[in-house]
Amino acid sequence: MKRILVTGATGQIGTDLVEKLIEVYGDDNVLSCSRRERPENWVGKHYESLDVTDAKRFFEITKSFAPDTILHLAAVLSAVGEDNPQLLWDINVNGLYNSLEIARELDLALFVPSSIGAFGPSTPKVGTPQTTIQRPTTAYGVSKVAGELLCDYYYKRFGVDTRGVRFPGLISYKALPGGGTTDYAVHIYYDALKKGSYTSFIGEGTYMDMMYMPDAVDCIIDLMEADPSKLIDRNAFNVSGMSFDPSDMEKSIQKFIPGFSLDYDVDPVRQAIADSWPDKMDVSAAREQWGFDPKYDLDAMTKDMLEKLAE
Ligand code: AKB
Repeated sequence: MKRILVTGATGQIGTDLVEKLIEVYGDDNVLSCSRRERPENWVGKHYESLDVTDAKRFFEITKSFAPDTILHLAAVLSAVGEDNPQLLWDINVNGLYNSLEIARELDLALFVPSSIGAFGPSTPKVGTPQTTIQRPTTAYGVSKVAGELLCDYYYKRFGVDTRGVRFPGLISYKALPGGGTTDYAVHIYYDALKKGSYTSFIGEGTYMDMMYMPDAVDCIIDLMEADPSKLIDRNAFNVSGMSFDPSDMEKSIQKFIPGFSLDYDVDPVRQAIADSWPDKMDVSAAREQWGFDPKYDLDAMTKDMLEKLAE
C-alpha cells in the first residue's frame, strides 16, 4: 500500500485506522471519506463527504485521488441492521458492490471487513474453523456472507486483489461503536469510570470473540502488506484477540477498580444475535498465511482502556 482511500473513515475502526495510516504512509497519501461532514479536529488533511451508495461520486473521488488501495469500512452494524434491514442491504451490499466495481475499473486493491456475524447457529461454536457452515440468521450476517462471496468472486473472475478479515467485537477508547451486539464491551469501561457499575444488555455466560483496536488496526495493515502468494483464504480470515463473557470483564475491571459491580438487563434482540455467533474462533489460518499476532489479552486491554479513558 502506498496511497489509500478509506470509506466509513469517521466510524469506530476508521478513527483509529486513519491516524495510524497517516503515521505510516504520510498525510498526503490518505483520503478519509465518510457520509458525515468533516468533523472538527479531524486528523488528516484529505477529507471528502461521500455516501458509498452514490456510485458516480464514489468513482469520481477515487479517480481524482488515485489511490492504489481502498479500505472499505462503510457499513451498518448488527443491532441497527435488525431495525432497518433495507438500509443495511443498501449500504453493506450495494455500497460494497460500488467499491468492487471501482477497484476493478481502476485496478486497486480492496480491504473489506467481514465479521463473526457471518456465522450462525449451525456453525461450530468453539474452535470455529476458517471454512465451515455459514447460515447466519441476521440481516447483517447475510450481508457479510454476500460480501465475502462477492469479494472472492471479484478476485477469481477479474483478478481484483480483495482481502478481508472476520472481525470480532472491537474495543477502542477513541470512538464509540455504532449499534453492534458487542458494544457492551466498550460501554462497560465508560460506566466503570463514571459510575463504578454497569448494567449489561448481554447475559452472563455469553462468550464472544473480541479484539483491542490497536491489534485490529495492525491486522488490516499486515494483511494488506502480506505476500499475496501466501494468501489462500482471502475473504475472509478469522481473527480474534480474546474470548470472554461479561463476568470475565467484571473480574478484569475489579483488578483496577475493586468496587466495580455488574448486573444484567438482557436485551432479547441483541442476546439472540450473540447466541447465534461463535464463542471462540480458530485463527490459525490468519497466523499461518500472513503472521496475524495480536498483542492484547483481556487484562492488558482493560488496563489500557481505563488509563486512556481516565485521561
Ligand atoms: C457488531 O456487534 O455488530 C459488530 C461485529 C461483531 O461485527 N461489532
